[in-house]
Amino acid sequence: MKVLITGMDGYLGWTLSMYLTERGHEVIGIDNFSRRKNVAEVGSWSATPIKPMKERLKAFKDVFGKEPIFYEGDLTHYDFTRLIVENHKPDTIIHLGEQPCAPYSMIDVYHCNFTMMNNILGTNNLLFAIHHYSPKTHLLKLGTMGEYGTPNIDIPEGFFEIEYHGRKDRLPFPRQPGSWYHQTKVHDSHNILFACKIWDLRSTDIMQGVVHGIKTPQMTDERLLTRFDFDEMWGTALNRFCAQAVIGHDLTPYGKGEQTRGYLALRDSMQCLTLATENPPDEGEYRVFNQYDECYSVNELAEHVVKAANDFGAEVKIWNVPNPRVEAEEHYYNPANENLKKLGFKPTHTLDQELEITLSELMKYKDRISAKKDRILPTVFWRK
Ligand code: NAD
Ligand code: USQ
Repeated sequence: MKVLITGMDGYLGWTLSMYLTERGHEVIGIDNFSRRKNVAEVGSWSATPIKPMKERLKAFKDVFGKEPIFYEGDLTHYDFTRLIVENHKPDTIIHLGEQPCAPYSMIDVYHCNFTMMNNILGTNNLLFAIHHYSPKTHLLKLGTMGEYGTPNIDIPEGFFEIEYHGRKDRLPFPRQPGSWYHQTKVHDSHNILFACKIWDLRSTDIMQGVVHGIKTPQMTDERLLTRFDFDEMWGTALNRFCAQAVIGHDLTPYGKGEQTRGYLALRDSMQCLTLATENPPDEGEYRVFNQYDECYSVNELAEHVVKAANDFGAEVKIWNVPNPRVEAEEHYYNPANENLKKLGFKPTHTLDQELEITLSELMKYKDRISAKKDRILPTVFWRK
C-alpha cells in the first residue's frame, strides 16, 4: 500500500516509517520539525541523540535499501497539504502530525492557541484535501484515550447505545478531556465524523493510550533511533520514570498516584497502526478503535520500574509529588479495546520485559538525561 505518514520525524512516525517499509509498504513522509523546536524552546532534548532528517534518510537507505519520499512542510498550509495528497493519492494517510503534549498546551494562551490552530487546522486541511483530490484515501487519525476522560461508567469504542425518555439511539460517547491538547483531539474527532458523514470519507479514529519504550527491532543502527523525551513537559509517564531511574532520581507519580490510564509499548503501537492500515473501513465509515494494551495506575507503573531498576542493581525511591494537573487521582476506569484484538492484535512483550529493554538501552544515554535533570520536576500548573 502507499502510505503517507504525517509527523514522520516524531516518536511514533519515525518508528512507523521503518516498520511499514519492512512490511513492503511504500512510505511518504511529511514533517515541519516543530517538535524539535518546541522541545528546545523549553530547554530540553531527547535522551536518544536523534539525527537530522538528511542523516536519518541516509541511514534508512543503508539499512533498508530504499528510503521514504520526505517533504518538509506545515499541514496547516492548505496548499502544501493539498499538493501532496493530490500528487500521491495515498491509500492511507496515518495522521500523527500534531502537537501531542498536554503540559505544553497548558503553559499560556499562546501555547494553547498554537495547539488549537496546529492540530485542528492540520486535520481539517487533510479532510478537505482528501475530499477534493483523493476521496478513496483512508484517514487513520491519532486521537487519544484522554478524549474520554475518566467517567464513572465503562468506556466503549467511540459509540454507545443509550435509552433516554423511552427512546433509543447509538450516539458518540461523551468526551471529557483533561487539557487544551486533549480538547483539540475531541474537536478533530467531531470534524472527522462530520466529514465522513457529508462526503462519504473513510476514517479510523484511534483513541491511543500512553506509549512507552525506546526501541523496536528495526532500529539496528544508532542513526535510526527514535526520540525519547523525559522532561516534565514532553516526557510521558512511564518513559519519564525509566529516565528518572537511570539517573537515580526519585520516581514522580503525581498526587495520590491512582490516576489510571491505558498504556502500550511502542512496538505494539506499530502493530496496531499497521493492522488498521491493512484492514481499512468501508467508504463512508467512521470507526473508532481504543488502542492500548493494559491499564495501570501511575503508582503501579512506578512500582514496576522500581523492581526493574533493582534487577539492574539500582536503588530507586518513589516520591508522590504534588499534582500539577487538575485530574481525578482516584477513579473508576474500564475502557473496551476489542476492535484491534479482533483484527489480530497481540502484544509480544510483557510490561516487565519491555522495561528491561528500555532501561538497558537508556543507560547508554545517562549523561544526556543527567545534563537536563533540572527539567524533570513539574513547572506547568493547570490552575495557574
Ligand atoms: P511527536 O511530537 O513525536 O510527533 C509528531 C510529529 O508531527 C513531530 O515530528 C512534529 O514536528 C510533527 N508536526 C506537528 N505539527 C505539524 C504540522 N502542522 N505540520 C507538519 N508536521 C507537524 O508525537 P508522537 O508521540 O509521535 O505522537 C504522534 C501522534 O500520536 C500525535 O498526534 C499524538 O497526539 C498521538 N498520540 C501519542 C501518544 C504517545 O504516548 N506518544 C499517545 C496517544 C496519542
Ligand atoms: N503523570 C505522573 N507523573 C509524571 C508524569 C505523568 O503521575 O511524572 C501522570 C499524569 O498526571 C497523568 C498520567 O500520568 O495522570 C499520564 O500522563 P502522561 O504525561 O504520560 O500522558 P498525557 O499527558 O495524558 O499525554 C500522553 C501523550 C499524548 C497522548 C496521551 C494518551 O503525550 O500525546 O494523547 O498520553 S492518554 O493519556 O491516554 O490521553
